[in-house]
Amino acid sequence: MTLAQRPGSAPAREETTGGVGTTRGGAGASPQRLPSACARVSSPKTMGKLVALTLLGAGLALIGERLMTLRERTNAYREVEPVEPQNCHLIEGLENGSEDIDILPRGLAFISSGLKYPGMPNFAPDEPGQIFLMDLNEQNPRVQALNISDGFDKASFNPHGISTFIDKDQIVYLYVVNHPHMESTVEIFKFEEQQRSLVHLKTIKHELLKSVNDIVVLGAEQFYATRDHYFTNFFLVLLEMVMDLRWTYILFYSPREVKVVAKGFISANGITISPDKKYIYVADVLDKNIHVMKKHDNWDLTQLKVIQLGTLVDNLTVDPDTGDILAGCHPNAIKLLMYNTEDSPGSEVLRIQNALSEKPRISTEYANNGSVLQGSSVASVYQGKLLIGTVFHKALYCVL
Ligand SMILES: [Ca+2]
Ligand SMILES: [Ca+2]
Repeated sequence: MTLAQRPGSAPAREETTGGVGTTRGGAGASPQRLPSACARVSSPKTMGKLVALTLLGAGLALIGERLMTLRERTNAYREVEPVEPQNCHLIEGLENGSEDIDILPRGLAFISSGLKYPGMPNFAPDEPGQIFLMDLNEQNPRVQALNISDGFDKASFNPHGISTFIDKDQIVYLYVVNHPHMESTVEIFKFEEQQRSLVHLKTIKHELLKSVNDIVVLGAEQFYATRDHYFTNFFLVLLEMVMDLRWTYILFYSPREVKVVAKGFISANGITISPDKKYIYVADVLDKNIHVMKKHDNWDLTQLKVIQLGTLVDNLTVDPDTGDILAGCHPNAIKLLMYNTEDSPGSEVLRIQNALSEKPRISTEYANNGSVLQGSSVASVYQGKLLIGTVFHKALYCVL
C-alpha cells in the first residue's frame, strides 16, 4: 500500500514527504483526515508488511543478480567451435571418466577413473573407481586397470586428482585424492611396474584436507592440495557458488607442518608445478583462470599473475618438452551440471605458452561440442601424443 492509494491523500509531489508514514504527511493534507491516514500507514502491522515486502524485493533482486552472475560465470550461453586434430580416437576401456592423468617422464600414463562427485553425472554409480595405466611408447597403446593390494578398501575407492612422485631410488609413488563415502583423503601407493599393481602404503587425513580436488607432490609425503568447496552440504555449496564466497584455498601438507598457503579462490581445482619447480600453477574453475604462484623456501606461495581464459579450467599439466601449460576445460558448465544427452557438455583443451611472460600465448588444442567427448577435465602430452580425460565420460588419444 502506498500513500497514493489513500482516499483524500495529497498530490504525488507531497506524497514523497509522507514516506512510509514516518513523518507527519504532506502540507496539503486535510487536518481531519491526516491522523487516521497516518495511523493506518504507520500501524505496526502495516509497517511490518512494508519492511517484509521491501526485504523480499531486495532479496529477490539480489538472488536474481547472483543467478545472472552464476550463469555468466558458468558460460551458460556458450557453444564451442570445433577444433579437432586429424588423428584421434576414443580409448577402449575407459567409459566412466578419466578425471585426471599424470604421465611419467618415460611415457607411462596413470589415469584416475570412476569419480563420484556431487552434482556431476556418473554412468556407473555402483562400481568402485580404478586407476588405469597406459604405455605411450607402444604403437597402439591400450589401457590396463592396475591391481590394488589387499588391505585397502577398494569398494569405496573414489579417485579424483592424482600426482606421481619418483624418489632418489627411482621408486614411483602415486598419490591419489580419494573420496571414500564423500570424504577427502590422500592415498599413497607404490607402483610395482612388473606386476602392474599399486601397493597401498598410507592414507593421509587432516582437518584442513577437506573437499580436496587435486594435488601436486613435491617430496616424500609433501604436497600442495587444492580445496574446491568450503561447505560439504550440496545446497550450501550452491549457495557458496551463488554468493561468490571465495573461501577455498591451497594447502601445503607435510608430516611436520600443514598450512594454508594461498586463499581467496572461488573454487581452486587443478594444480601443477613448472618444470624448474619454482612456480605453481593453479586453476580457479569458476573464475575461469590460472594463477601463477611463486613457491618460496618455506613452501608459502605468492601470486605473480592471473591468466584469464574465459572457460572453466579444471586440471592442469605441463608439456615436458616445452614447459607449456595444458588445461582441460569445461566450455559450458551449466551443460555439465544439468546433464542432458540431447545437449551434452562439450570439451576444450587450451595450451598456454610462455605463462610467465607479459603476454602468454593461448591456443586451442582441442574443442568438441560433446558429440565425441564430454566434460574434458585434463589433457597431458608425451612425445607428440595427447591424452584427454573427462570427469565422467570417455577419454581421447590423439597423435599430434
Ligand atoms: Ca593432477
Ligand atoms: Ca579437477
